Amino acid sequence: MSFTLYGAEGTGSTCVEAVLDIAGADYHFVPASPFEGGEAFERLKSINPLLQVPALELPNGTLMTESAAILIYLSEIFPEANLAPKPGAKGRATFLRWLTFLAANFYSTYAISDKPGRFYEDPAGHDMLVKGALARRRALWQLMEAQIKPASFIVGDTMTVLDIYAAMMSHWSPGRDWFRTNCRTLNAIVERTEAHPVVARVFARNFQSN
Ligand SMILES: N[C@@H](CCC(=O)N[C@@H](CS)C(=O)NCC(=O)O)C(=O)O
Repeated sequence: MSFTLYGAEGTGSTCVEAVLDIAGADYHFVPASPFEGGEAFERLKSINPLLQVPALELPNGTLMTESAAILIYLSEIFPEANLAPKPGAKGRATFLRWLTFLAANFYSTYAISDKPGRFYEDPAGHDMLVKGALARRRALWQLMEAQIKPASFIVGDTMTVLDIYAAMMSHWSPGRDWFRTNCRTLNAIVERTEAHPVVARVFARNFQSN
């Protein structure tokens, strides 16, 4: 019995892939890009009507979407991987706060820039929407940068799925150069996270150009 991960290179499936690998889970990866059309797109349509990745089919056939929920779930069913503070443990509230912050505030801006036509039909307005989403992302990273307490990782001294999530997002727009310059504390955490051998291997596969 294994997991099936639907995803595409460099997208939100990257963090799920990393966590499944760290946990030593049995899974197979199905290419299902929301951007390329063709067979992969049709496959995704039949799995997730929202046409987004990541989507994860559990061994019992249950489908999970929503990256933050998937990460929390995997950290729960693979406790030996030690990828999240346990419920009630020190750091759990902060862990949940920033994981949800990134999903709800940061990730959601890509719903605008990935396909602006969903929000405003006239292509003449799309540049403005994309620029607005980018400005919002910069502001959100800087808010988080100002709020987190300096430590080895976002929550204390142990790497969690949250660090992997943030590291993945740091590769997306506004991009790594901007991130390195403007979010020094977070950047140090991201670099520490990417030094993990499994994260390094999965990221090298997903982020070849940046
Ligand atoms: N809320 C979703 C967002 C997923 C998402 O936006 N994924 C992007 C790829 S990184 C996507 O599928 N974009 C295509 C689209 O939104 O149609 C999650 O957290 O998993």
